[in-house]
Amino acid sequence: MDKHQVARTLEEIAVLLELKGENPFRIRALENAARAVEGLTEDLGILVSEKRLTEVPGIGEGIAGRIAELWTTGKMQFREDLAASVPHGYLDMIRVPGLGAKKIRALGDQLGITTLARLKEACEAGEIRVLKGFGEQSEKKILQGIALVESGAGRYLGCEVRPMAEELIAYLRGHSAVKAAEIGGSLRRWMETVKDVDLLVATAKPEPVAKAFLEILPEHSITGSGETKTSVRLPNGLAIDLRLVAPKEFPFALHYFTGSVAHNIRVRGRALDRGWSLNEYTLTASAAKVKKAPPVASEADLFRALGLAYIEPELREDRGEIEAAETDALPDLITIGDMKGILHCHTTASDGKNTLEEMAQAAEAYGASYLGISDHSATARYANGLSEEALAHQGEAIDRWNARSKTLRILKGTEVDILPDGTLDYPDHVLAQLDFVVASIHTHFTMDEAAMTARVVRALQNPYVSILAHPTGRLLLQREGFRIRMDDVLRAAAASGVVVELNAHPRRLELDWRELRAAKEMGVKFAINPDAHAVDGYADIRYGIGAARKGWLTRHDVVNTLPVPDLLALFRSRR
Ligand code: DGT
Ligand code: CA
Ligand code: ZN
Repeated sequence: MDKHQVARTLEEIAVLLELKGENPFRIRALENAARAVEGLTEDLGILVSEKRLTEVPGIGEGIAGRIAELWTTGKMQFREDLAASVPHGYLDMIRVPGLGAKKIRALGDQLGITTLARLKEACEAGEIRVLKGFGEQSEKKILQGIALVESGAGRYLGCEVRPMAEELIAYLRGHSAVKAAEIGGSLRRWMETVKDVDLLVATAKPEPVAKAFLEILPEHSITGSGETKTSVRLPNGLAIDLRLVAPKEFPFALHYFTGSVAHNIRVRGRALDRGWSLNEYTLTASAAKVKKAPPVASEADLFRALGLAYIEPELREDRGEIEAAETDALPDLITIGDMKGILHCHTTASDGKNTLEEMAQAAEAYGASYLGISDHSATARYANGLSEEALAHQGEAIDRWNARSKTLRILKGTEVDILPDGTLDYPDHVLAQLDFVVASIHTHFTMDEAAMTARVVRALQNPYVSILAHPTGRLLLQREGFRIRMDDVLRAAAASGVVVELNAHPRRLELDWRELRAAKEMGVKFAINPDAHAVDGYADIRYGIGAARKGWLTRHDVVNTLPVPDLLALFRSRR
């Protein structure tokens, strides 16, 4: 249990109450409590054990008790009762973009629609346009939303499962009968979403290891158990497969269960070409007269045996990595240690949870040499955007910090809204005062493709724009990006020297890794930015690095690997 899980449970309760049509104040209180827990700087476990939860602003007596119950028992009776009292399908329906609790209740109460499947039928049959507040257009929109939910059904964001998977691996490595333990599957390849968690262990004694694994797991049901595999399912539906193999089989199993399937097929083909057969346990000569396969004690040995340089897991998607490994032409992938500075962060001046001072101290502790602050611009009412005066005021506070600190330089910036016509939300003379300008779209998502493309391309012509942030506005498993001709945007960015963001927030992770390589070949440079709204947002940078590595980026492709004078010179060169 960690604070993120607690916050998610509180959010879920708020949704359930909304679905029941409960008092909005109660719902608001839970949402506030969820935010307070998420933004905690003190350890939640300590607050619970010292009974000091109510000292946290936003957490009242009642909610504190429920959090303590959840923390200590792993369960919250109130949540269970509540979940049992609303139709189960409502929780699926609420995941459809644009379908709020009020509409769901109308559908349920007036048409008896309480499942996603039934909702789909009803939309297809044109049955729901009769309801007040719904029309033909909403039927279409709901159907699109259902398609999105279905395509992501049963998948999890990397950030929802990685911390737990890493904890399990650390625990398994500590077991005396375990020789090696690794995460496998899509999670090891740093996919942005995963279907399940694949874990691999090398051991000569699978039984006690499997037993120890089951003991450490939180609440779960066992869905399979055998000599080499133990499978479980957690209450949130997530499946974990633990595979236990003999130490000499481990490199083969690790490679095989890392995948991807497409990569595996290519690698196995190379073994076949040599007269060998490769599976998840071994590499052997398939006939007596064939030359014997060399011994393999690691994945690197396996690749070498097949005439390939070592291929990092992130690249194993059959997108050219085999060909590159053949000629030793694989990229020298960026690592988190290459990052020198953090750009695109928010403070309490707009919609962040920590003050400028707190964000700066945490960035210093993180080891960054610079921190680019970019709060939202004036018209961004959705995020408490800064007036010109407030921005100037923040600039003075930054000057004071920079006069004091020798280790961390704060850069003055803004995340300026790109208005519908492609102009920016601050006049140029305001932007000219700043070290860098992040431009992005937060409104009018539904423009047609041509208009949206023109809007962004126009913004890129402004000489003060340094970085185009989250270029499609997608939210993984939640919202598709807006329609835009990305090729045109990337070409314009390359031509005008605007850096394109790889937003490291694990819900965004865009520009999508699948498009990075082509963009880099067009001459685009990237910034890997956490878009941090609190001090713990810096930890998201690793997800951005994972996506960057999947997109074949090296440190030369990423501008926040530069020291501050070079970075500022790059931004100034556009002006
Ligand atoms: P996921 O779980 O959908 O996020 O993606 P993966 O890649 O983790 O897929 P998963 O869990 O079904 O299987 C793990 C790995 O096992 C997969 O990446 C490659 C290997 N594997 C699974 N099925 C096959 C198969 O039919 N052929 C080959 N060659 N490999 C397979
Ligand atoms: Ca998997
Ligand atoms: Zn932002």
